[in-house]
Amino acid sequence: MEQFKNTIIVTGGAGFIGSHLVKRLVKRYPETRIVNVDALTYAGNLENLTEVEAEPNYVFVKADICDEEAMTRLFREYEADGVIHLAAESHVDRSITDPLAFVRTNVLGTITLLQAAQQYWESLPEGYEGKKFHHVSTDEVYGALEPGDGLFMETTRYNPHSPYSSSKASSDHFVRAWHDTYGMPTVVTNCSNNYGPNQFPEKLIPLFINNIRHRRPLPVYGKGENVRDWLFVGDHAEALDLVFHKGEAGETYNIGGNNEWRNIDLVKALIKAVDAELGNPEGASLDLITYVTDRKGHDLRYAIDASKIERELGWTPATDFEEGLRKTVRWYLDNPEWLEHVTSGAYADYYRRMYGNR
Ligand code: NAD
Ligand code: TDX
Repeated sequence: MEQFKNTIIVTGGAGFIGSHLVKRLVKRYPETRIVNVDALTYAGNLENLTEVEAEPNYVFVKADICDEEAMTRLFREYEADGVIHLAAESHVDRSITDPLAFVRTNVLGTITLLQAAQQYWESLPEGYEGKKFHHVSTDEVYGALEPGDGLFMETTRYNPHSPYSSSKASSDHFVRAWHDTYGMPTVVTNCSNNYGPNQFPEKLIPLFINNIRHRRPLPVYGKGENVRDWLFVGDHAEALDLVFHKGEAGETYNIGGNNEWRNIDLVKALIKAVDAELGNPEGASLDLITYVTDRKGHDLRYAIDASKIERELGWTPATDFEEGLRKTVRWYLDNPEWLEHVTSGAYADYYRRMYGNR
């Protein structure tokens, strides 16, 4: 068996952000074993990881983070030194129709993982020395901002509104409780909206690219005035790598793109980019914009102050938005079989329920 210097468990590594992170870690740290633990729900897809699956330092384990026995076994079997925890139910609309699934994975799953890490690390002679539990969370835990309200800071009071953000807020509190109560070296990162290749086409950007391609309506919620901050997924993976390796135990780091867009303006920019890549005349797909009933409890604005991670760890987002969007559009247009695979089966049923035959 190969000898590795250390082992990092990444949960949710077959999902959107997790797969970008796993690919980065496997390539960058050949002496570290990267164990990808994923239940392969509708959102998990091993096709995202083909470029690293043959690497000697990559291991995939299909397991549910709510499975106590499996999690306990996992830490012992792989002698894990660190965890980067991304496994979650991640889509706000789904949390509105099926909140319990979010409590199960996001809250109970996180606690199950914390307990398994605690049990294993406390059984070692060195205890928590050299160990790290990194919990990946969202800016949505801070609630919503008005247009002139400033930015979310690490010290902003938690005020979640959706079942999704409430479940993530709860899990953040539990992670901090494990630091404060048991002395586990934990870090929490709260990030804004990610975009890029491999994102499941239920989220705004990939859903709309796919719909433009097929000349389907683009369902803009409400008046399209909600504001989100967008970060390229590769930049997020870089920030996670940095925080996991250099972040201070007990600390929280906000991660953002300094890149706020009103949804309707973003949709127009996306239409421009897709039309250009498809060789359509500019504005050809603007007629697809369709205003639909607003999301229940739709938060007006999210915006991140990421100055702490810049000041303390030297990270800033590197990808220019126009370039990131162009790359993303190109990737979806070049990978129709990926879209075909992920939109079949369980997702197809959900998609039909939510969107009919659009
Ligand atoms: P995703 O939905 O694309 O992937 C989630 C992954 O977790 C999937 O591979 C799925 O199979 C796995 N998973 C789900 N339930 C599981 C369980 N019970 N046991 C094991 N694996 C399970 O999500 P994403 O967009 O990549 O988000 C990853 C993390 O980042 C989440 O924790 C999310 O809350 C957070 N986050 C996402 C964004 C964003 O814009 N996408 C922004 C900020 C924070
Ligand atoms: O069809 C749509 N029409 C629409 O107007 C969809 C899917 C979305 N929207 C709006 C809702 C939001 O204001 O676009 C915005 C972005 O929506 P999503 O892509 O669903 O993302 P959001 O709800 O902002 O949450 C995302 O970012 C934070 C991720 O899904 C979360 O996991 C992350 O924590």
